[in-house]
Amino acid sequence: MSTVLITGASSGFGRACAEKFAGGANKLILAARRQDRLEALRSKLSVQTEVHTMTLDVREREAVTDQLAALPEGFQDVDILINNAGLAKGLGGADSADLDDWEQMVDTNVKGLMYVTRAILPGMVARGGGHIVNLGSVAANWPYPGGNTYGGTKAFVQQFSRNMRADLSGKNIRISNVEPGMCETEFSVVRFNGDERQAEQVYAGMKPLSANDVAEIIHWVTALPPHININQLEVMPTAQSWSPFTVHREE
Ligand code: NDP
Ligand code: 8X3
Repeated sequence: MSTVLITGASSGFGRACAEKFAGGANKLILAARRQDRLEALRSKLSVQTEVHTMTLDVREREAVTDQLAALPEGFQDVDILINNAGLAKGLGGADSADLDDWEQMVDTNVKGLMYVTRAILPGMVARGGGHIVNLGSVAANWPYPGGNTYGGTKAFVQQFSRNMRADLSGKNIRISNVEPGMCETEFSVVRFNGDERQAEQVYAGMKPLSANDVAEIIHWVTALPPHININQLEVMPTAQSWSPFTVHREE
């Protein structure tokens, strides 16, 4: 039986992963800030498997370190870490975006992911195995107006994932970076500060990925035989692709 730690398990990909991994031989540690949601999920999934929930803000370095060092008996040996907690805030241009939004994205997507990784990885190395799946994004690879800091945080996730592979050579630790495109979760509602109409417009008239699609992919990445490491997996809905370059022309 594997122990799977999922950050950001209260919604979207994290929640869908909890449901997917509960179906296999996995114990779950579910972390997020909204404990009420985690409790509801625990009630649902505990008929299938053992579930431990933790109220955790990944931006709080000390809390992350302390809480992950004090996991209860039976949940201490994390085999699979799904570093999923993250968000985009705003879509403003680099000259007008809110600096607080930028800071929240860096604190969550970059620093939070670092803190959780650093708390869990030494145990994996000591036990001689483990798998970390990081949630990157197409925004790491392709620029778009307003993607500025969000894309920058996911570019960090991409290179951090690769560099960790280099550090961990020979230690039997797998590191994968899954990079989805448009997926309808609470992501856009959060990005637009709770404006559900604006969020709906992002997916109007097209079929986005679902959280379950992404959970299937994450599960597949972890279920491959142990000698196979998916380094990077970019996935978009079929309806999403690229635009031509924008060329500014003088009148
Ligand atoms: P959701 O908004 O549905 O879920 C985000 C999750 O992250 C929530 O469970 C939220 O929990 C958690 N979270 C946010 N901030 C913190 C924090 N400070 N501490 C702990 N948990 C936190 O979005 P998605 O499921 O879509 O996003 C999951 C990941 O996937 C993110 O990293 C996102 O950047 C990435 N992604 C999303 C794509 C999309 O189109 N949806 C595409 C590509 C990547 P709570 O608020 O309870 O703390
Ligand atoms: C989320 C996908 O295209 O909104 O990471 O940046 S996108």
